[in-house]
Amino acid sequence: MEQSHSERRTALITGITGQDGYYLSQLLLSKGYRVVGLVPPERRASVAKLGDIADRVEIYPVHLTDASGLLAAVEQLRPDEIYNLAAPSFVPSSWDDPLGTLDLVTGTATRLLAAVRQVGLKTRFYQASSSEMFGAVDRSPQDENTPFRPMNPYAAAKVHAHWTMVHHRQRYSLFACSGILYNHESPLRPPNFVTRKVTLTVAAIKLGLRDRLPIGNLEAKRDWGYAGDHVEAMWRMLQTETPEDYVIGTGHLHSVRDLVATAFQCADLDWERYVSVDTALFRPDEHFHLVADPRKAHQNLGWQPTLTFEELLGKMVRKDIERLQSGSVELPR
Ligand code: NAP
Ligand code: G4F
Repeated sequence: MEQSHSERRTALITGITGQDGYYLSQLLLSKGYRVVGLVPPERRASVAKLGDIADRVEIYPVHLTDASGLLAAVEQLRPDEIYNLAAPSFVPSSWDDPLGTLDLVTGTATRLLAAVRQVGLKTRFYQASSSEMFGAVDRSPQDENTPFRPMNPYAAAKVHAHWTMVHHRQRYSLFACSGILYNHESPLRPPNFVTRKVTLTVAAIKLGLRDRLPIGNLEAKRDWGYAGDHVEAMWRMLQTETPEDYVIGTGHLHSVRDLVATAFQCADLDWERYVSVDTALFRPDEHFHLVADPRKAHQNLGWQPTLTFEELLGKMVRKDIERLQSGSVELPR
């Protein structure tokens, strides 16, 4: 039986049309939440990306730069939980628009936290922080006490948003938490990110639609997990007694070389026949090893990843083969 609005917990999500927005909405719907996405009117078309759950979530049109619009949304919807996920999340793009990145990432967090404080509800707030905030690390793995040394405008904006959230928690006793998440992937990852670029190209090679994969630095390393697991950690953070920040990652470091080799292996292909290194795709300062020490999340949240690196890539490769066969995805040029 459907619960009425007054019985159901309400969650507001910014960035609902992104990868994590999908998996988080799916999780919250399965738990009986009323799920509302705060979506700028000009991005309405992105709601189609929610596919099978698009008609089970509500969309509230509002610009994330509009403080009074966000205040009105919080006043009207009276959320139990807010998940602030919106961001231009492709790191290299933040160099093209550092101020726009800052305004969206830091500004949205600041405006939403101010709205929660002004409305005076007991709303619980989740901030989507990133392992990129650790940047030029002097220790690996990183935990909740590792200092932030951001190395790009995206990471700097995330640090600012993180501290804004901490200040609101300390000064106004808001229930606000930051999940410092390492890379997490899925078949919904856009193809400009390296995992999906690789799995989509592997699928295309397998089907004879491509014959090469140009790639950047094979020695770059990341802690890659599954988006479905990481959104579970977001939700668990907001169900605790006390608001605290958590590092969320698998604790395993893999190189892009491992990623490529594993993805090709999933399609029974030998990667060395197809991969060519393109130095134009290299990023500066890629020798830092961002890998999580997720013990606090294991202990306090009972959180554990459910998919291994190999299982995650297998899932992505299979889905991309299926999509290319059915014509439901276009290959990027
Ligand atoms: P994503 O797939 O890139 O989704 C980003 C979301 O933000 C989309 O809904 C997008 O809308 C929205 N957005 C982008 N620019 C916007 C703007 N100017 N105004 C309003 N909305 C805008 O990102 P994700 O992978 O789901 O990540 C979710 C959050 O976690 C992001 O804040 C990201 O920085 C952070 N994070 C991600 C990872 C990861 O590995 N995935 C790791 C650490 C932290 P459209 O759909 O219309 O483009
Ligand atoms: O997939 P990526 O572009 O993700 P990146 O930059 O690590 O950022 C993602 O994870 C962050 C969490 O740590 C999030 F905050 C952020 O929003 C985003 O979700 O690149 C991963 C690695 C990098 O080392 C990159 O240099 O892959 C390397 N790489 C090598 N060749 C490549 C390529 N990356 C891309 N995108 N394309 C390549 O051809």
